[in-house]
Amino acid sequence: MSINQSGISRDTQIFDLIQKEHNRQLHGIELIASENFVSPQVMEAAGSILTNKYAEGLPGKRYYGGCEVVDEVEQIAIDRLKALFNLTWANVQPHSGAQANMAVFLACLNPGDKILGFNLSHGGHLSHGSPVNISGKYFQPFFYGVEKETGLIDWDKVEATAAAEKPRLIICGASAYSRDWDYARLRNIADKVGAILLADISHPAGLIAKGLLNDPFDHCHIVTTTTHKTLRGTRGGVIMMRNDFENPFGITTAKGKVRTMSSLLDSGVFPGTQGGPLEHIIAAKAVAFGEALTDDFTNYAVQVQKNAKVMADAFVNKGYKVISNGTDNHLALIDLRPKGITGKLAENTLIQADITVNKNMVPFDEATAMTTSGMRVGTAAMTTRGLKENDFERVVGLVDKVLTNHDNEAVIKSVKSEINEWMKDFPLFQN
Ligand code: DSN
Repeated sequence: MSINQSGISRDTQIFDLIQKEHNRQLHGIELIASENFVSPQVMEAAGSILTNKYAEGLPGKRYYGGCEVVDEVEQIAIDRLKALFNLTWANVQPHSGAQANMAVFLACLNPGDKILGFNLSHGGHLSHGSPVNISGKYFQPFFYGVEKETGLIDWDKVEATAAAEKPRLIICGASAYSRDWDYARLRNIADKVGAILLADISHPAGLIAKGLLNDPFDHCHIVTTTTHKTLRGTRGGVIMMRNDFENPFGITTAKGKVRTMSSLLDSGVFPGTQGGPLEHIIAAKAVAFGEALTDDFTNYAVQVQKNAKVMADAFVNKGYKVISNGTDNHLALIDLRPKGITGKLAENTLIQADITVNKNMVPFDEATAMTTSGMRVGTAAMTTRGLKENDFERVVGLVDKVLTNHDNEAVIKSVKSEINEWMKDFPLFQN
């Protein structure tokens, strides 16, 4: 495309780096549980001229002219998302999962209100009340965690904490919890204490969309997710409800009518916590939701889950301590203490062999967040690339070889060569 902006030359510095990152993704094994590889058409939409358009407001109700086309784009994104999860309402504008959660907080909470979330150090998320995040600074956070023996959440303990603290909002969902959630039980707890129940399904959204895990939508008042993990879309967030309802806080319109939660949530996004929506990203979300509606994506999600079970079992068979002893979803959290290495050492050593993981706190960790005693691994990205169960057994074998030989440069180098050669069988970014 030629652009009438004379004097602007190609930014080789940045595009060379993008090519370098392309090569990194092409040659290595990507096990970060929150990452995935989007399709060329998702990238095309994300890099499109829609980036030029301001569109504050919602489809049909904008503060700018010229929004006819982006109105259609955004409405398609909303409609596809509604079809994917059987919803009555969705907002596709949040720039990220944390932004989606922030909009929910603004809609449901007053500063200082109590919230109850899953402990970050047990696998929760920063935006669910961590003291270093705005959610923990502006609201009063309480937490539930997992049991030391089982690595599982004890719902009776969640109920006891909720009964003692009476939070206005209960948050379920995690970044590093490999088991399914009892949304019906959580709703029962929320109802008993008069709380709103929010599920953040950022990690397993793609599996939930295909009915492979418990469905939160009939039980949780509000559901948020990122769009780029198992959902395999562009980076971003959304807020969803299967059933809209009148807000229980007595908030009314200027004419005295009780406002619905959907109207409070729309306002929570804009003008509450964001300005103009990123319509190019919304277009990319629409493309990804369209892909997620296909049977191909169903097969993909089924394979993600199968691969994760094989991967977790393979780690257990090699003597690793997998928290909760396995997985229901796409990820596994591994306590490396029995192997005598830290998460930091594992991450730094594996990257030398072109295997990418992230160090992760494990429940009851005594190490710092920058060191950690564990690592988190997931199957979403490499399943997109085409790896099946037997390939994941091989992946675990290679991870183990590197970690067992973390001070042996020659072994690490040989694993790297093996991986680079192997990955040629799984090309990326093909049209
Ligand atoms: N940072 C994301 C993850 O890796 O799980 C969550 O926001």
